[in-house]
Amino acid sequence: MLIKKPEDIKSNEITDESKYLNRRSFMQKALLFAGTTTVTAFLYRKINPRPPIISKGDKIVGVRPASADVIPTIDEKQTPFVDITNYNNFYEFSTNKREVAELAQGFVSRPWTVAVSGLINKPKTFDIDDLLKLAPPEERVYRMRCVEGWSMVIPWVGFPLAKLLKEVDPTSEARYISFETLYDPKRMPGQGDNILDWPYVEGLRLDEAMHPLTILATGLYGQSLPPQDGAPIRLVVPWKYGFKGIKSIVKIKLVDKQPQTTWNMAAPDEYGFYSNVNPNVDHPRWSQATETRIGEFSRRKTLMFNGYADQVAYLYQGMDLRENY
Ligand SMILES: Nc1nc2c(c(=O)[nH]1)N[C@H]1C(S)=C(S)[C@@H](COP(=O)(O)O)O[C@H]1N2
Ligand SMILES: [Mo]
Repeated sequence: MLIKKPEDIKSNEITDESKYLNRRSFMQKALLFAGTTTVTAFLYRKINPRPPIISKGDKIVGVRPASADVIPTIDEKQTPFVDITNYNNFYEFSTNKREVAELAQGFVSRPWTVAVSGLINKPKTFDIDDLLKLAPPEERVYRMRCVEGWSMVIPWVGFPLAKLLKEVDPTSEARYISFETLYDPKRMPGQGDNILDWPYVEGLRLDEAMHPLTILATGLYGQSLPPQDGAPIRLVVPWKYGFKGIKSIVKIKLVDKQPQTTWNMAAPDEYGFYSNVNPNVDHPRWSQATETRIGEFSRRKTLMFNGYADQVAYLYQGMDLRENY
């Protein structure tokens, strides 16, 4: 197979810097002359910028809620429920995408707890139902791009991971977050084979974890999560390849060093820690430039950060995305 040599990414393709407030450098500068109430008010406005003004010609007709800017509306057709729940990657049950649903059918996800530990001031083990009371889920329609070259549009039900992090109060040493799937070969028959190192583990940088687009999903299409999609709770990070979305989470730990991730351990040359969707960085064995949207006939172009560049590109300012794949 002929592997296409990727072009170099120009930095202005990655981010329009004027759009974003570089909070860290701003804070550093601000702290140098902080102290007066005027400065405090200024600082407050910078951190909580006013939502954008909607205008018609010269007329201001309203103020758009801030969240609409952060959570984009996806107008693309939603992938049918039958496909989202019968074409799955979940190696704990099977490596055959069409076989997972049946094998996971009897998986019992109650009672279920999520233990949060590490560099936090309030370590806690949450019962899943208490967690749902604490952070009532809402619908989030996101694109999902699998590293293998297919994609879906999924109406998830979930809540921002930031909400859970606020509860446990990370310490100033926390830099990364790691996640772990249940390890129970009796309930997850695929764990009897050593195709991967079990349990499945994943991780994010803390600012990625705090981003409002990052959610813990507990359902889809308005109902609770089917076992094959990661019941009762899984991670969804829409600008990253699907494998970052670790399923059936039982442990979360805040750490100071970049944690290990299952696919990076299995094939470090193929899967990095960041795994941001990037049409310009090919997988060593295939191109990432296009994708098949499940249910569509022709391939579509894969978008930088899976189409979420306006929301997330600032997180990677100054980073070489070819090196940090
Ligand atoms: N624990 C666990 N999580 C996992 C996987 C897995 O095998 N085990 N597969 C990943 C991959 S490769 C993808 S593309 C998505 C698929 O999610 P879906 O089946 O709900 O579409 O789950 C991810 N999360
Ligand atoms: Mo995937």
